[in-house]
Amino acid sequence: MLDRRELMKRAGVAALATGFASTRALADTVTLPFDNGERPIVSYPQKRPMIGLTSRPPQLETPFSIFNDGPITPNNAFFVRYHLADVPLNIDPDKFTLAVKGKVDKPLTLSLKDIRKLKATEIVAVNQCSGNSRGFFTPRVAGGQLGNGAMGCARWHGVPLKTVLDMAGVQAGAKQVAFGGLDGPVMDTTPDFAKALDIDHASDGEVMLAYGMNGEDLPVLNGFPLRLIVPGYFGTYWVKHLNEITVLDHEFDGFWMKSAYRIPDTPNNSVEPGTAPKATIPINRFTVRSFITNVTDGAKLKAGRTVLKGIAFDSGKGIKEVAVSTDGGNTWVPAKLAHEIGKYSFREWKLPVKLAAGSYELKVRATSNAGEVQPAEPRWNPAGYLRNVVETYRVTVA
Ligand SMILES: Nc1nc2c(c(=O)[nH]1)N[C@H]1C(S)=C(S)[C@@H](COP(=O)(O)O)O[C@H]1N2
Ligand SMILES: [Mo]
Repeated sequence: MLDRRELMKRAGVAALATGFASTRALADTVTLPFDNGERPIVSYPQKRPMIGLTSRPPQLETPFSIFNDGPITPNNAFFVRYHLADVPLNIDPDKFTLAVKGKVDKPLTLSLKDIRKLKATEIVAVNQCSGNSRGFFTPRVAGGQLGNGAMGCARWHGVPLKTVLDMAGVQAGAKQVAFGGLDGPVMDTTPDFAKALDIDHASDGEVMLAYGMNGEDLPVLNGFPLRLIVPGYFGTYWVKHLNEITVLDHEFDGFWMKSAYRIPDTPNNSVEPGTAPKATIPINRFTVRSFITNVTDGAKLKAGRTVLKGIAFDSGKGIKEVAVSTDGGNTWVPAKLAHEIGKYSFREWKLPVKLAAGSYELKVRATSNAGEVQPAEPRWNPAGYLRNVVETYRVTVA
């Protein structure tokens, strides 16, 4: 017998699937501040109006002003990234299973109910696409021309990956763990999306199988009913609709590890603009970043006192300092950091400044507890990853 809650849930999922068929562009557009930056504002089920990058598969950016509302990005504003057009919109949570296999003593097939019975944990962590801010690269690079909205911070709820690996019993000699999701390519020639982590990383107790996000089920487009959370690491590892975990005794050699999502194996993982690196490694941890969230580039401000406000984050060492310059980077004043809600989270900051009439270049620069500082000049790599130059906001005050 289905109880009322189950029936409601199924009706909801069915309505969602119907909703996707009628997804549409709203009349509005926005223009991101680089060439060919005009984007439609689009409407999707479970999402407020978002900046559309592609529609097959759906790729949605968060309108930047959302980041001024607080350190947690609401589910209905959280960005969406997919590689393959066959997005699973109609998953029945009662039939969904997660397989744990490969070099394990006891292969598992877990239902969502089984997973929900395991001891749960929570972590607040930023998810950011490797190509966030790619549209700002000069020289321009191929790939999704994203503004700064392919990032978000949420409270994830689920079970440590370690719990499930321990239940299955990882065998001696295990090297990596590979992760596959339910979405697939429309054509057989396209490689399926799968990622891998080293066994030590996968069993660190922090990497997590999440079914909850900010107190609700995961939105369909953010990986319902289960996704991987890899705190401090770029979103490419955060496999959505996760249904397959395979323990390997060798290095995973799938396309999305071996050929895609690679960064130069050089200091700062950058190369001379326009050149190709000799050797590459898989992309891994976030670079340190900060933004002003209550002033946009090109804004007009009133003369007098203004409280500048923003966010900063890094790969999990935590933010040591955020400094602000109102004179184009000549002098810097430390901002006041808000209470830290987690070392992988957005950290809010604010700073009152007094500005007389004139033109200003406002800049914000974060330093992590590991001593990593944002560079004054942009670093470059051919895939347009890791952008973390000090952000500049040109404003006029009158
Ligand atoms: N199944 C699946 N998981 C995936 C992807 C994908 O294409 N398919 N893209 C990855 C990438 S590159 C990013 S940046 C994040 C984005 O997570 P979000 O869509 O929830 O914001 O999902 C990751 N997980
Ligand atoms: Mo990504």
